[in-house]
Amino acid sequence: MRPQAEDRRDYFHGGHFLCPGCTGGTLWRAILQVLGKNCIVASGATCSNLPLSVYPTNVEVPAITSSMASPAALLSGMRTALDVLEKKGRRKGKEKIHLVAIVGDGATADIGLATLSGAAERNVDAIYVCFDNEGYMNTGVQRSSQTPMMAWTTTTLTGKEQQKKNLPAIMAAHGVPYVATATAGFYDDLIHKLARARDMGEGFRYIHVLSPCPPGWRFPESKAIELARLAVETGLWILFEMVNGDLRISYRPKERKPVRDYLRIQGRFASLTSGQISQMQRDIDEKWAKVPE
Ligand SMILES: Cc1ncc(C[n+]2csc(CCOP(=O)(O)OP(=O)(O)O)c2C)c(N)n1
Ligand code: SF4
Ligand SMILES: [Mg+2]
Repeated sequence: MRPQAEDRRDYFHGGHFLCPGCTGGTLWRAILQVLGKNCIVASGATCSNLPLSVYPTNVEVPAITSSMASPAALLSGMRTALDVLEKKGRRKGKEKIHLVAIVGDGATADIGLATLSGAAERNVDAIYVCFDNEGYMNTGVQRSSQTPMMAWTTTTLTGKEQQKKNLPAIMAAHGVPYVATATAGFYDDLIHKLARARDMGEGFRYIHVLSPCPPGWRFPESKAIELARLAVETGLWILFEMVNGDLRISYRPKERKPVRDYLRIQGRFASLTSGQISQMQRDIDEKWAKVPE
């Protein structure tokens, strides 16, 4: 059975300013479904902040928006403040307050990497969710370090030349208790990982969620979940979790679909040559040859 908020209420509401077909709404709903009302959200200048940007907001929990570089610092400050209130006996209620950040890939992997690394190194008691739509989307689709190689953006008109930075691996190298990858296309797996992060106890927990973006990736808005699934079924996006250093692959496609199936739906890969597609397929095959059984 899916873990739920204790009173089974939905703390995320529609009527938000995310684009039609955006997987951000699915992610917000999943997070609040699992953490319930005893949480405070930290966000930054990213699309994932849109449900907070107009009053009344679309969420029924306290939430704070920071500058792009600072959501992880916000988590650190809030946890310290809560600890002080607790020590002074000024906190009412005994239930744990979960702190969670929902932050875009550019803010996470590029502009806010220093504060993220600092919070992870101090093992701050909080959950950090990266909403990875593979680019600076709300400012008009510029490249980020999470944009995949060969993808079109408005700043990589002939395709990005660099690799996608492996942020989950960087977070794992911090030695934090929990690192996982997820996507809205595998909703039960996403819920499981959020619940695992919630129930693990103290420490810094990081979940990196691949999040298809219709205008940024140039695909019809009805295809977002299909693409999120294809990213996994082609083997491009590997679902795993690492609990206290132990790696578990959480989904192994029985037979990987060709990466072409994933690419052809997206306008950002429209100018790839068959040679480039074959290269991408070889890269995926090589990556899977190294995945532990
Ligand atoms: C230090 C800083 N640089 C640039 C900006 C302008 N800016 C605001 S949002 C944004 C894009 C954010 O990208 P990402 O974090 O991936 O979130 P997305 O919009 O894709 O969800 C940028 C560049 C800013 N707010 N702060
Ligand atoms: S630009 Fe992309 S990520 Fe941002 S709200 Fe629209 S669909 Fe979602
Ligand atoms: Mg982004």
